[in-house]
Amino acid sequence: MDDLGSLVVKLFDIEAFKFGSFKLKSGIQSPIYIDLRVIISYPDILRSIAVHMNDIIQRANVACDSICGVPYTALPIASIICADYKRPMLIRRKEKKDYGTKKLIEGKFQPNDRCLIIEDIVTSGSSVAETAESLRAEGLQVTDAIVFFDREQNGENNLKEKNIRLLRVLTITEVLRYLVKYSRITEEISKTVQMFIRENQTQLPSSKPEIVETKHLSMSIRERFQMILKEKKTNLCLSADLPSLDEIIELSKQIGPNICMLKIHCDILNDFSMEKILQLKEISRKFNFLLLEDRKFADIGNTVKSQYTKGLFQISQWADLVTVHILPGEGIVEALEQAAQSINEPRGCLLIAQMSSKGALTDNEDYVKGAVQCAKKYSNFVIGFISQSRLTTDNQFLHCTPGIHLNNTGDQLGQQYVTPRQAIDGRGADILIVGRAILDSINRVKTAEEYQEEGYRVYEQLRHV
Ligand code: 5BU
Repeated sequence: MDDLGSLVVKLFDIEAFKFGSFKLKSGIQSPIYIDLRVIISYPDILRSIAVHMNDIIQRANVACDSICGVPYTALPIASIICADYKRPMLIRRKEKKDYGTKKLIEGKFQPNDRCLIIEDIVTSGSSVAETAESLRAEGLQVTDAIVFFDREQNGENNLKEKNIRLLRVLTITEVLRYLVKYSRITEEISKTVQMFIRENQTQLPSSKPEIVETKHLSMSIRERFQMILKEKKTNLCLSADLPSLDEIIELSKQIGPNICMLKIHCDILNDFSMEKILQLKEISRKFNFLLLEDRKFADIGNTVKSQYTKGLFQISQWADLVTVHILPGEGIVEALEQAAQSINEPRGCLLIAQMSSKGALTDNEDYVKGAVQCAKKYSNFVIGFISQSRLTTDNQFLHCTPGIHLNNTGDQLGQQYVTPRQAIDGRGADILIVGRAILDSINRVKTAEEYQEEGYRVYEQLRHV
């Protein structure tokens, strides 16, 4: 008896595979019942399963930084594989996320880590797909899953649609073949089971919340921005120049409904962490606004690529948009666009064509012309400008204007303010970037509402949206 054959027979003997007539949860009558939970009571069988799975992982050349077991039966298997294969383990909680901010993924990981999912049995693939979705939502990459046993009820295709390759040790066809060969079941039982499997192919339900949450993934960042403006009736971007990310997170929960975008400077935060910034990202998804890191990149392409993707901030992991000076030439945009291609979500940038500060050297016709030319050349990635005037009649480019205040004309360090009406009417702004006018007000939410109302009213009037 070969190794796998003997394992199948042992599983039959400990009643992991049962044949007869069983009523499934769905109400369907099934000629086979498979329950691998019993394996935890048989350490030799447990190890043997892990060894076979490990073998497939090695042969398939799976590149992974961590391994995530799906509760419950796959957890002890995953633990053995993690130890043998020397990979850290992650666990996705089984409970739903409806109790506050409790983490769904346990264990340590880095954004963009490649994670292999381990499951005991696959039927439709729904639990693997759900696990992959939670891992991907945390910024991990999931391309492969391994199961011990595939019921061949279309799980493989269902997972392929979710861009997951399914690896497996055994299929139901192989199990039936072994059990007939070693006289555990008759040919007739095997045929009945095969027929049942053929007639009970599955499809993954496309649950509504998933579609809502991932709808934006199939849209370009430009389309998403336009949709947010129209749906939420706001062209207000809050410039959340506060020292604490905790405070920004709290504020964004209150002001989320009023804004189309939240702009931050990650390098002024005294409590930056990837965990917190991903929390802010989650809030931006929930309230449907974009996250803009006002990084003002201004170096050669090669350096900017690293500044965008690496270091403490890993900006490309969470910022939908970044600001970019065009001073170094178009290589800077080329570099960012290239780097953004490895991210699973749409990314884009705003070119800083003009600045609001007194004496800004951007006040030069050639400079502005260069910015517009570059935007047109890289129009997939450049979705607009930071500007103080309307730079082009091409309305696919959004003009975002900082330096907005209803009752102030400037600060002591060169900032110059205009009102929302002046910005939209006189300066051609689509988006109003407002910082201290809101942050320093007594009631931030109420003030944000005022800027939203005034801003969108004038915008609607003048841009005829
Ligand atoms: P304020 O508090 O509304 O003055 O903040 C304006 C924000 O916009 C602040 O974060 C600046 O760094 C940012 N800004 C700007 O004020 N002017 C510019 O030309 C550019 C960015 Br580019």
